[in-house]
Amino acid sequence: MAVSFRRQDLFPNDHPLYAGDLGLRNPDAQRQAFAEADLVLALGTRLTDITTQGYSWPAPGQRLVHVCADPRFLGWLFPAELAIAAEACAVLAALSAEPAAAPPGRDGWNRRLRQLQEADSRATAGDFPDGLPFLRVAQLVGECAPADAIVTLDAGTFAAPFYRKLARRPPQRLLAPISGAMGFGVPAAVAAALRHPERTVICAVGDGGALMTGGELAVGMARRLPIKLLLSDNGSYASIRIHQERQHPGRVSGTDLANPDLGAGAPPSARRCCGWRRRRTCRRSRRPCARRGRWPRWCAPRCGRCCRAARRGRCPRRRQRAEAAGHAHRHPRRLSARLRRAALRGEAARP
Ligand SMILES: Cc1ncc(C[n+]2csc(CCOP(=O)(O)OP(=O)(O)O)c2C)c(N)n1
Ligand SMILES: [Mg+2]
Repeated sequence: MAVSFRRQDLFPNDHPLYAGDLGLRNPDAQRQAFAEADLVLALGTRLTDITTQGYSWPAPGQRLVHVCADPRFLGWLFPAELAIAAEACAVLAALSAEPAAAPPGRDGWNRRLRQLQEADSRATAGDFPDGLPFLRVAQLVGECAPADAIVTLDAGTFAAPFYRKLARRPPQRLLAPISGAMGFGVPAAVAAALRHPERTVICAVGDGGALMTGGELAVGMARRLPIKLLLSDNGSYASIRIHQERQHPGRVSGTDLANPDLGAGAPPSARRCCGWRRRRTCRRSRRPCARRGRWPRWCAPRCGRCCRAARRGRCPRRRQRAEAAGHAHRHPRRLSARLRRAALRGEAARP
């Protein structure tokens, strides 16, 4: 079972049959293993460029059964042996009633696909003299996120570790731009927080994407939405700059950003009470980072009324949210200190 581009939340990532995603820069060995499928059952996907690895998969000779609710996409780019205009869930429900029959050797192939996925998702963050690798931030999110968290992402280099390096388990949701467009992460977080006030919404965005969506940030603040915003302030459109440095060394152009103090966006009253609370988490500038070696504090908005209770770990709002998510309530400051110590020791902390 492989998921299409940026749809990692559709299938439990720790399931033995989870084989990873069809995304950008899949390892060659994994692409080779996918190419060995004798039948591809494409469920609910339009089979577009990235999912089909640049229109190279399913390859000629591979049998294709294509299920898509919108019949316009059946036979659109890939001729299917069987094309079904139906909801993927309905087809899965019908298929589950059929007796299972797997040819000999299928288990070995499944295990190989699983090992390839596990190897690809393993990652150790390197040390950088000028800031914090965003992979560490993504790993902390993976450890701390509640079981029903909604993670929204914008487009940019900072988001890469959130896709393949983090395991997702439904009902956790990932909302990410399938089209690749910037300016998605913050509006998606605002919409998710309005739609699901009982769930934790975590948004990761680059400085470029954040500057594009100041209006939506203001809406989030006006509605006092408890979004946890992780902003990678690297002073650059780094995704583009990387290509410039690689293809045209010494000719970087138009990718530096002269940012305002992005953390200062919230008024002081909002920092003390409901609204955005500011924590500097990451900086990859060419200047030495003043806060080098410091780790992010896991923070959440509080309301003025329960600030004192929250300091003592007894915030009624927080307790209510934690209980709704099926978690024991824990005081965020103590949790963050423990995670930070564990991370500095290079250990994975228990969530
Ligand atoms: C609307 C839009 N404009 C331009 C692009 C091309 N683009 C992709 S990533 C990127 C830079 C993103 O910068 P930032 O948000 O700061 O993230 P970083 O890459 O620095 O981590 C650009 C310009 C795009 N995907 N969408
Ligand atoms: Mg940037």
